[in-house]
Amino acid sequence: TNQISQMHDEPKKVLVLGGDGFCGWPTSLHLSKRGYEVIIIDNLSRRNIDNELEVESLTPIRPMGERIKAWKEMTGKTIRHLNIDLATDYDRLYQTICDEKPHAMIHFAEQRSAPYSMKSPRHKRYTVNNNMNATHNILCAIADSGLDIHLIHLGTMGVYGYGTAGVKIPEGYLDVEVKTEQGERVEQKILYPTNPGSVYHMTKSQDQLLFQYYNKNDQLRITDLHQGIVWGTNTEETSLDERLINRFDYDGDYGTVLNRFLMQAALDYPITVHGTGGQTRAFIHIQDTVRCIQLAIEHPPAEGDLVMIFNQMTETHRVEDLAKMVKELTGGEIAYVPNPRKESAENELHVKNDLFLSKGLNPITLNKGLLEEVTDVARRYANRADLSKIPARSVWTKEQQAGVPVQI
Ligand code: USQ
Repeated sequence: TNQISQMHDEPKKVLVLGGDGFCGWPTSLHLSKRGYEVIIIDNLSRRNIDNELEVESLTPIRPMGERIKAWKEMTGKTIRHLNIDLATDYDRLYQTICDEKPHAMIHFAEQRSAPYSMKSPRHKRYTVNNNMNATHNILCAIADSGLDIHLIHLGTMGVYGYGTAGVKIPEGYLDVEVKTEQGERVEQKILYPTNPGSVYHMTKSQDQLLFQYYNKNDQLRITDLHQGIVWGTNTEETSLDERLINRFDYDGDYGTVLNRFLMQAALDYPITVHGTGGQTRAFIHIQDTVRCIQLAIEHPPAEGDLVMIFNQMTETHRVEDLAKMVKELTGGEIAYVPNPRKESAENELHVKNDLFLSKGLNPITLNKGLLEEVTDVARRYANRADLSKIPARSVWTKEQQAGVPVQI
């Protein structure tokens, strides 16, 4: 049934869409190291957004050509890069799939910041156009090629919403009992109802329907990874040489909560807790992200299976508890700032992650040594930080724009 493995001998070929980004780059190296032939497709949009926002990764990431050259020097392995805009250049995407006949495609190629997606109508529309068209073009091209390619998508825990009414969030599907017209009770398996909290998270919710449709209509094999907030910077491979270093975002739009706190502490900048810090979120270390992707490639859904959904997270924490942990570690100060987002003051979050554990993931959890490692990265490149870029300025509503805080 697998035409692909019959068409070409090992090594297995993977296209990493969005392979220049924070998760895509370390994944590309991890897979290349393990013998996969890696082709990165990336239009360098993340670097262009850095230009737009006039901010840079705290770590000095190198241009794509230099990254790939350094990887070749260090390991002898070749990674190719194609600059294709997946949202607009369907023909090149389709042709590349037909020419390369990859075994799997990993889709990281979406605008991933919630605050960026809420900055203005232009940013909302860009996020929707970019993310929805990229996902649809990829699905359409795989179906059109007739090749049996396993698509792995980087989704988000944010599709579930963060208030779960005491339910332990299942992996993608909810078993519900409904009454028929005759009053008979029947069981159904439905996608967990989505409840996104930003335009960005909404695009990932929409992605789920596109996957469900192409899986049903064209029997595409699809794995959707509902990932939590990633922390950490480097993996085994990005640590091999400074030219391979991963990006580290700390600004108010792209910096994610734990990495921001660690960086702020390292720079003696007050730790920016939004509101009361009562939000609970799911977390995963970047090293586990790349391991999970490898596990997902190695365990494709069988032909005819539904879209396979994994919760790609290893632990949950309250934002305020993280701030206190970082404060204790570094002696930093906490600053409670008005929440720029529209989110509830507090939430409970319980999440199932049995699938990855059953496939052999041995999770890395928050520990002092690792937290310190990140603080060290921040201290090392502290002179590159622009402190004026730290506050989160993107707000969710017109009221907030006018300076009135919202509470839900
Ligand atoms: N927060 C603070 N202080 C800060 C920054 C954030 O208190 O300085 C709070 C936010 O208000 C929010 C929580 O921390 O309640 C998480 O914010 P975040 O920016 O770390 O994460 P989020 O916007 O949810 O997005 C990130 C990634 C996104 C991914 C998502 C996974 O940017 O691509 O999908 O994490 S998840 O959060 O599980 O949906």
